[in-house]
Amino acid sequence: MTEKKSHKSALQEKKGVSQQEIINNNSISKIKKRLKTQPKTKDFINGILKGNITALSRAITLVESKSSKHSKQANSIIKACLPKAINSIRIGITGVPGVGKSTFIEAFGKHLTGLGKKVAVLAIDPSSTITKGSILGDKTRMEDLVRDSNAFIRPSASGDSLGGVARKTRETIILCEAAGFDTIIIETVGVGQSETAVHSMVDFFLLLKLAGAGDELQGIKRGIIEMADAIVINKADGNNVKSAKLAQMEFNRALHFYPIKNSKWQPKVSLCSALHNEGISQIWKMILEYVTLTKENNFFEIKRNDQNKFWLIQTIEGQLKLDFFNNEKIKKELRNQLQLIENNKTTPFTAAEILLNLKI
Ligand SMILES: Nc1nc2c(ncn2[C@@H]2O[C@H](COP(=O)(O)OP(=O)(O)OP(=O)(O)O)[C@@H](O)[C@H]2O)c(=O)[nH]1
Ligand SMILES: [Mg+2]
Repeated sequence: MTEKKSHKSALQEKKGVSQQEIINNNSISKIKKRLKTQPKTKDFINGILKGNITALSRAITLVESKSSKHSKQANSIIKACLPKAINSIRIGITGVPGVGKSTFIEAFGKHLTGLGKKVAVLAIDPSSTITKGSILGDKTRMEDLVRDSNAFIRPSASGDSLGGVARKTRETIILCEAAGFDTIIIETVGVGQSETAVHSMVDFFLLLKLAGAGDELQGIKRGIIEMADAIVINKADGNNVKSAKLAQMEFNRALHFYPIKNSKWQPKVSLCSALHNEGISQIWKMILEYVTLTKENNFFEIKRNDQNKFWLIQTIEGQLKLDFFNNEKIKKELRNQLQLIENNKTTPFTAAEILLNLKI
């Protein structure tokens, strides 16, 4: 009997080669090593001062980190960067969802980089604690700006309290300025308290609005109008032009009833179409007028000084709170006191007193 040649069988299995590992262990150990070898503080500083975007991004990640080791390193970087931070103009932009903030920032940012400016766009997102997302998640609306080498777009830190996000944004501003960004745009969605946080860290505050039918001032918080250095009515194109002009008149009239600002700047109302790139250069001119006026009358300096004082207190408050709640003794006693409250064995005030009197 002749031996059957096995390869002729349709059922024959070829020996084959061993399956290539999907994940290359070599690469993994390389990546792990790279992650472990965090650049030294001085490398971060040198990188940032040279305008290196990778160094800047990684330093911002340190600023946003919850680890105390990281925040220590972040603090050293910020301290070294602070004296090197260039003179920038910080602009806050707010408006309800859908008003066109992203579209506006894309058009405005491109206009500025076209003028040779370096633009950083940061965001304060009050909803990020819930969605863990970011209002700059829709980077698609800023496609051109994202690709522009003179622009830097950073979504907001998420999963933190507004106070925490605001502090990190402020520190990020300093890093961006040290990296050579001369125009800082801070975006926030016009809900909640985030406008106040943004207002407390910018030189110029711009409110984006849409022209509606009828009473323009309805549904707009008085506080925001008081904060605004400009109201820009967006989407002033096509059939909207007429109602946008009416809204402009109405806002202008209303603004005259507000007391004169300490800056001596009379807030302006202008129209634009972010989508069609109309009215954008006028808005930049207006901001420059503001800067000239407030630098002449010293308000620019005074405001920045006041903001720094405010942030000193905020930072202390934030740190005290963090130290308190992260303390092991407090954590243990807090659990105990919470249990007592649940069982109606104590009052919140007595419990607070006990906790606050604990030596930590
Ligand atoms: N006609 C017209 N449409 C615009 C204009 N600006 C923005 N839009 C449109 O309005 C919609 C919302 O624009 P976005 O730029 O995403 O608005 P946003 O304020 O960033 O919205 P959120 O990120 O949700 O807060 C998009 O469909 C834009 O194309 C404009 O000037 N004219
Ligand atoms: Mg947006």
